[in-house]
Amino acid sequence: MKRKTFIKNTFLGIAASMVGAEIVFSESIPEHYRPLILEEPDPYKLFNKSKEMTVLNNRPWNMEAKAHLLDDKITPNKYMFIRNNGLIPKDPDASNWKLVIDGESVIKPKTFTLNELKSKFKQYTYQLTLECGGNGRSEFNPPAKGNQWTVGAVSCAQWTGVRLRDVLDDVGLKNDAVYIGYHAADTHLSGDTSKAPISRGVPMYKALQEETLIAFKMNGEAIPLAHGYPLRLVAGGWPASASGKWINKISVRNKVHDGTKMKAPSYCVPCKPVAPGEKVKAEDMCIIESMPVKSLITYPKTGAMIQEARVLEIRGHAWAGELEVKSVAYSIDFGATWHTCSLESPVNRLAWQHFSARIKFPQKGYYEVWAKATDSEGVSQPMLLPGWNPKGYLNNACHRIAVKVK
Ligand SMILES: Nc1nc2c(c(=O)[nH]1)N[C@H]1C(S)=C(S)[C@@H](COP(=O)(O)O)O[C@H]1N2
Ligand SMILES: [Mo]
Repeated sequence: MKRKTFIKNTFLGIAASMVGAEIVFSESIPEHYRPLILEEPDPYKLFNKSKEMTVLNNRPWNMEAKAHLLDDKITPNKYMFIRNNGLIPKDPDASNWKLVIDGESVIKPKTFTLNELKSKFKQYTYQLTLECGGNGRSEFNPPAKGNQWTVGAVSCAQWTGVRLRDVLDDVGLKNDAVYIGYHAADTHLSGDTSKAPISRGVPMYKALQEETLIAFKMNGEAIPLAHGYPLRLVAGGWPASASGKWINKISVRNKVHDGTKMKAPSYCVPCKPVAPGEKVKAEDMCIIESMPVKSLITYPKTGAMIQEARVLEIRGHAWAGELEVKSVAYSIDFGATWHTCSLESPVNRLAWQHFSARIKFPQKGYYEVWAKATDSEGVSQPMLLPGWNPKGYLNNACHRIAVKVK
């Protein structure tokens, strides 16, 4: 077969399987014409995202924000990163949605419809920080495979739902419960429905926290499809992979949940520090729990210009996993000296905190503004990269922006 004909036939084959029908008049399709069905959907339109967001992958869809887009105190959908491991469920039907609670450690499994969850249990709203464990991965060397997140795989939206604790109380637990694991409606990239793209969870103490929600609203509206419509688990302060989207089942386990991506090296780091590039055995890896202290300068945008003698007001957010942020400092001399920023308390536990500072620069020239947060246990962000790990997780290095004084 001629190469041209071969390519055309391959395209037609793919197109036909996508429309699920014969393409009538296919013999009239011009040589280099790409049937519309093969056009990629516009992810910005598809997910209502700002055009300034960066697409890192289209299969599965992964998208991140830039630092200055995260300036809002409550992250709006248009600036919220998307991290998918598989394919988003098609048209999930909220009116027929069910959540099963089962597992070795429930007394008797129980099924709730979405409406039962909403009417039977008290609803709570919290702002919760969700950061992908791989946020900042792009800086590690040797590089780690996976989405090359820079700084934008973090959000702090407002989530409304019922407490997982109240639902588990209603079902009734045995006293050997150790962990919960979520199961969801997204599909594996291979199309194999017997495989889950991801099925992670949290230990009981995290599952039973007041802020751990089974959520059906984000920022006061139905959760956007890409973020888990119609039902998602939200466990703020932990790697966001623990916050299952499109959940239809939660299993209460009598052992550490063993779903997809629970095993090392997924979402695990070496239990003890290793040299960059070192091979680490699975048994020497530990599951990531609370995320480390971190901050982000969201105003101004890096590359800002300011007139000499003017004051530059910077602002941003800081968060520290399960802990509160105690202080944030900034440096304009590459970390040699630090100055205190003003810092707000979180609106609720596990929400990011806002900081700001007014900076005067001593003379014209190029500067970098660095921000460094310290958590309530006195642990600060590293100025440069933290410990290398095989999958490039937990990069909480100080965020830096460039500023020119003219
Ligand atoms: N069902 C399901 N839940 C999931 C994922 C997924 O691929 N499928 N990705 C996880 C990961 S790795 C992250 S970082 C967050 C991302 O949440 P977001 O896309 O709403 O920002 O969802 C988590 N929950
Ligand atoms: Mo993630």
